[in-house]
Amino acid sequence: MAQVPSKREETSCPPEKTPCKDFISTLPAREGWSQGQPLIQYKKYWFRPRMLEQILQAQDAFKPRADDILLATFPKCGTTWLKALTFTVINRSRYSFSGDHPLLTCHSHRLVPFIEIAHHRAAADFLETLPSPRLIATHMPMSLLPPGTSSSACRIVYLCRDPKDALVSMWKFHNSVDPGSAMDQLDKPFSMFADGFSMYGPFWDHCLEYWRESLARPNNVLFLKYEDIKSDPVQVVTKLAEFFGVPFTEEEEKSGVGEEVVRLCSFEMLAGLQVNQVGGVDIGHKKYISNSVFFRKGEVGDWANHMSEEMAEKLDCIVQEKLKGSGLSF
Ligand code: PAP
Repeated sequence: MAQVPSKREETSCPPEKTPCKDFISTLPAREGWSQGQPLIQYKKYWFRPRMLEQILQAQDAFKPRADDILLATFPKCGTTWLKALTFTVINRSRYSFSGDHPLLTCHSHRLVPFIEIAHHRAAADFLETLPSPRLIATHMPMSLLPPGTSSSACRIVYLCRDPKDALVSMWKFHNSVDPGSAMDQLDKPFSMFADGFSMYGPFWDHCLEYWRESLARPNNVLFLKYEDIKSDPVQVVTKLAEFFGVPFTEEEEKSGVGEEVVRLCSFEMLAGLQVNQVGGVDIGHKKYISNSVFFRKGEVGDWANHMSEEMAEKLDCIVQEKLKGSGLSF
């Protein structure tokens, strides 16, 4: 399977009033992380208006297929990495790990499109043009996936991360992408995140929904943590191959294919590529997402460089309490 994209036309969102926008204007709203971009609550989750509009559109227009492979993540938990690893695992017989491998010339986010984030026109129309099995991604919570997606036979890989690292990563990302609303201190984003007020938050509800589904339907939902990929990436890559029904053969294991996948998708390798250092996407509202912003540090525990022990303890306590009894912990 391969779905290497050609250049698509990129536009920002249409400014005109739509029924979607009218509906969104009736929902609870509160101050967001960016000036002029409130957070809107839809069924217990918080979104920026444009994001929610795209989610509602996706719920209407996206047509799931039984053989879809869906990569679901809470933002800043390793989406870019998971996309690279999965693309490489499932296309390993098609591309060698050097030379013409698409990851060397294409950002992960272009190789694996999101269902609900359309920097080009009509995401659902574009996704319809992809050959099966499609490799697609989402930040949507399980309960907001387009109708038919979670009940279909499609396979979902969910990736999350220590919330302290997710928060720091999100804060740094926010400051890079929206310098006009940059927050020098972590205090404000910290208290918003800890109260559940972040894009796609609350963090714990997002994780719990996929966690419970992974326990109920282990053949369809694989639950991963960033820290586990960091500590034993080959084991996770092997698990991914099995989960997709294309396990490494004995020969592949002997020749170190898992190690090759890990090497190609490593932070050092991807962050150093020209395609990931230059260029980006204009998302309107004077915001520009550069390709390089997805490769910041790629470490476990960077929170300790930005968060006091007291803050860390507080967030740990909140998350522990929210996850109590679920079997999930960080
Ligand atoms: P997204 O959800 O907005 O797409 P996502 O890719 O999840 O972003 O977040 C980027 C994080 O993944 C960054 O973490 P940091 O801010 O703590 O550094 C980024 O460095 C990390 N990341 C990106 N690629 C890799 C990789 N190949 N290996 C490990 N971490 C990576």
